[in-house]
Amino acid sequence: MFHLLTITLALCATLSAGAQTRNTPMEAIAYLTGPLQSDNTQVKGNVTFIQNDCGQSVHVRIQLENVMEGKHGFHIHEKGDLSNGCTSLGGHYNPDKVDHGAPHHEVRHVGDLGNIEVNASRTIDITYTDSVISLNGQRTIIGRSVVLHELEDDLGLGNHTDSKKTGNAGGRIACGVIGIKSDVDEWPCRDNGAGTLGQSLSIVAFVVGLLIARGL
Ligand SMILES: *[C@@H]1O[C@H](CO)[C@@H](O)[C@H](O)[C@H]1NC(C)=O
Ligand SMILES: *[C@@H]1O[C@H](CO)[C@@H](O)[C@H](O)[C@H]1NC(C)=O
Ligand SMILES: *[C@@H]1O[C@H](CO)[C@@H](O)[C@H](O)[C@H]1NC(C)=O
Ligand SMILES: [Cu+2]
Ligand SMILES: [Zn+2]
Repeated sequence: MFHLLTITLALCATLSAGAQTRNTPMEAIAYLTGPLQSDNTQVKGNVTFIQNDCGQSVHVRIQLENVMEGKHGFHIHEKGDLSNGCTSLGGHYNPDKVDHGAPHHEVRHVGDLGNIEVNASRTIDITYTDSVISLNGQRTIIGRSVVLHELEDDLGLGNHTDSKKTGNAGGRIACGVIGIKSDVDEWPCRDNGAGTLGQSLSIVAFVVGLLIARGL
């Protein structure tokens, strides 16, 4: 009887280890550059993404210089193809095929990160958190891109025909491909529900084990 119980407990431990959370943050980075602007400068800088655990929200830090003062649409685009500069990066990353929106809207593209507002210093250094993008799983943004636009994103609320598609944010003034920064071996996240399945299995195994142990 005790043997069975021990085996069951060992099985549970193994299964829950598989579903366990990790504790090294996942980190990704994109280096941004863009075409020459009217004043002969180029936007440059970087965007870092940190996700502390599987399924958690992502901390985004944006550090840019030479950006024109004002609001600029800021999105994750679907491709990482720079063959034709920022123009070959495709549209907003939108795996759910829904309308364009604001970061806090229920309906939005995964890639809709809204606007950044740049002051007269023409530099920006801001950090915020988004709970829709992810650095792992089927809908990872790794290998996709960051695009900064010339104009303000109307967040899907304007009356331009492109409002619900792109936010009518104008041209692409800077972009970069999102690459892995931390150790790849440290990213064993599973897709949605796999962790929960592992946990449920270990609970079932535990209960069955207890019943068997009592019955003997
Ligand atoms: C990102 O850009 C900022 C501002 O240009 C710079 O200070 C910082 O070192 C850059 N970070 C990395 C990891 O390159
Ligand atoms: C302008 O933005 C920069 C970068 O985000 C910031 O360090 C600076 O304090 C801002 N200046 C003003 C006047 O708010
Ligand atoms: C919407 O369109 C009308 C008429 O074309 C225009 O007067 C109005 O300013 C527009 N509103 C916005 C938010 O763009
Ligand atoms: Cu965009
Ligand atoms: Zn969008």
